[in-house]
Amino acid sequence: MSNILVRMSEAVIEGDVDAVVGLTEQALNEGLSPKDILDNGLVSGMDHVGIEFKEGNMFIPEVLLSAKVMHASLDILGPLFAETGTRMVGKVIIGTTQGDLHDIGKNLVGMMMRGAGFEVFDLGTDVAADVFVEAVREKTPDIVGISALLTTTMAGMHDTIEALQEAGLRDQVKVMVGGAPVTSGFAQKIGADGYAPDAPTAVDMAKEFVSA
Ligand code: B1M
Repeated sequence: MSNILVRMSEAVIEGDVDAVVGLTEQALNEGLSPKDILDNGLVSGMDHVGIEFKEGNMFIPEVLLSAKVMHASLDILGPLFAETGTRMVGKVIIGTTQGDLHDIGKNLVGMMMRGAGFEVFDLGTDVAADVFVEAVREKTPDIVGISALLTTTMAGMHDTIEALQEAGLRDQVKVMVGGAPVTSGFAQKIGADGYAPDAPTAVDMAKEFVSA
């Protein structure tokens, strides 16, 4: 792998926003494609962060900083993807259920998905079922990701799946759920396609969904 991609990967791991901006510009000047930079520089760094986070060697503030580094580079690469017609990995809509204002975990999942090359539309917190449905109609995503941190708001996941069903859109998307009180048993019970206990697993699952 080229030296500059290794340095980009290190910038993601070290949370070095200033370095990554210069490295992204340098990589483009050297003729590397946005896709190569994304896959072999940024994503390879974020994969490492995901593993370290899963193993308890990195913590949330560090992961958020790595995500910020990815965003800084993606701000430069994003328009180039559009210009060159390079397909992003897939499209994801994500939000926290109605009545729930917790967004740290959801943001982490969204950021890591962006880092993995997904186009992510974040609907924010306190998202009602019909707002998810409208967003699916408008954005035609591959995946709908729903987060909940309160036992009282987990029901919103079921409501959203039911609303998608009623709108005739359920078969067009994969639904992934997560958040501290959510379990794989609950996900199965409400008819979700998948449950991820953490952000790196959510990214792996999303990749599987779009490659299936
Ligand atoms: Co609140 N809160 N909170 N809170 N809060 C919890 C969740 C709670 C467990 C604390 C406790 O009592 N021990 C408890 C819930 C109890 C329950 O229902 N089981 C609780 C409560 C009760 C409340 C209030 C009701 C308190 C009150 O007002 N009386 C209130 C509710 C407000 C509301 O939402 N309507 C409230 C408010 C808040 C703050 C606003 C102060 C703040 C939120 C700030 C914010 O998010 N912007 C807050 C916080 C910070 C917490 C704790 C301390 C931390 C949550 C967090 O961000 N964790 C939390 C206690 C705890 O968990 N230790 C607590 C870090 C985050 C990275 O983890 O979100 O689990 P998490 O995300 C993980 C995974 O779950 C997964 O990946 C992430 C990263 O690996 N994941 C997904 C998450 N979403 C996913 C989606 C996926 C896949 C994976 O696919 C789509």
